[in-house]
Amino acid sequence: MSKIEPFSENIFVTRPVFPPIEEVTEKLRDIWAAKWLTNNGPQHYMLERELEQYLKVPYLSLFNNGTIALMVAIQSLRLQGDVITTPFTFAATPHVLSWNNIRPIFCDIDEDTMNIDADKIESMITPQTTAILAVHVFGTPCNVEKIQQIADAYGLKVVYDAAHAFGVEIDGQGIGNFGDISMFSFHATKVYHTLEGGALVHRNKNLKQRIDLLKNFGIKNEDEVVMTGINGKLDEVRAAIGRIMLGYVADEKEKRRKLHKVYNAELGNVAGLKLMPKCDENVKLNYQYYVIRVDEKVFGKSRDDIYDELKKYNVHARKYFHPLCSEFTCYRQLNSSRAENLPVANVIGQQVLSLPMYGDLTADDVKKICAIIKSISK
Ligand code: T4K
Repeated sequence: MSKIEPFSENIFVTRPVFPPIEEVTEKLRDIWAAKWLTNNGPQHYMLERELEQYLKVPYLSLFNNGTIALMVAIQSLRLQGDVITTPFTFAATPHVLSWNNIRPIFCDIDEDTMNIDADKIESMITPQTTAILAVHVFGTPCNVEKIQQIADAYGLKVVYDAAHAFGVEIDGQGIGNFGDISMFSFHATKVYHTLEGGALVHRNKNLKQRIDLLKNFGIKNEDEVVMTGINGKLDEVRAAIGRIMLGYVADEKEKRRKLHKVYNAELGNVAGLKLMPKCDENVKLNYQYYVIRVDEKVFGKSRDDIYDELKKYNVHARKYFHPLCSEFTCYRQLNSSRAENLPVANVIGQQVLSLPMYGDLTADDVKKICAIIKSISK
């Protein structure tokens, strides 16, 4: 086999989509002419309506990022006590619970989807439990039916962290239609972004009113402040960028879909590598991430060996989500964090590696990344 040369430029786990700068300047001119920069301006209003359509949801509220959005979701449902969640997620997920004085209770994850294991939730419910906060990890939908059944049986709320799941659908229904509230992140590293940003979606008009008050300090009008709100507002420039980006998300998803296929073809037969979970035909994915799991005994090298080897070639993969949230200093003293309670998550946390995934990568780049990985297998 010929020698593999390092990439001449750094290849990161992802790269943001950049719309043509001319389109941005044109929109900036509109904003300058309107003399309106934030606080429910016209760009903000139009983006909310456009995203409701795109995501096929009745109500959407924009936010300045996904984390503040999730904070407000928890507040809007008046959750307290304990909330059952997953340890296999970004730090933001349990942190919003703690910031709301709620104790996260970590439930183990499903071996295949890496989402919260719906079959293990019920045994963790106590009188203190008020909700389930599940994450559609890497854009793969949770077992939404089972989670709702459990929630209905025990009178719990369901909040979805759909940070990775922009545009994902089940049976033609937007993923935001499940549970009481879903949060989307529009961070620069997402398949659709507003630089920073996020949204809450829900099916209840009263809830939209409450959420919109909460994200604007609880200010109802010039004479009344009716609840303890926060500043969660998205400004006009980022809302305008979001409107432009809606024109580019289909193209980005299609490019990524093709790259997923290349990864699957190149790595599918490598012993010791497990690829992205296969979803049912009725699920429309968004190809946000490409994640492998490395079984060291079979592959001959560990996840960390692959990570280090890729670095030598200027490829910067990421160990999403390692460490597990249950291993953070702020959570590891919890009973639910004990490794024996989270056997699957603890194995997957050691095996998982996110490989570069973004539309500007070429099929040849992906083939080369796969060749580097294969070059160190036993
Ligand atoms: N829930 C879940 C499940 C989440 O995954 C997240 C965020 C949230 C909640 C919270 O949503 P937000 O409040 O963020 O809206 C990144 C993102 O910052 C974060 O949004 C995301 N999840 C998380 C999974 O990934 P880092 O710390 O890994 O980002 P960073 O700066 O290392 O960026 C990753 C790579 O992307 C870099 O190596 C290079 C590239 N990059 C990044 C930026 C920002 C660029 O090429 N250009 C850029 O501008 O967290």
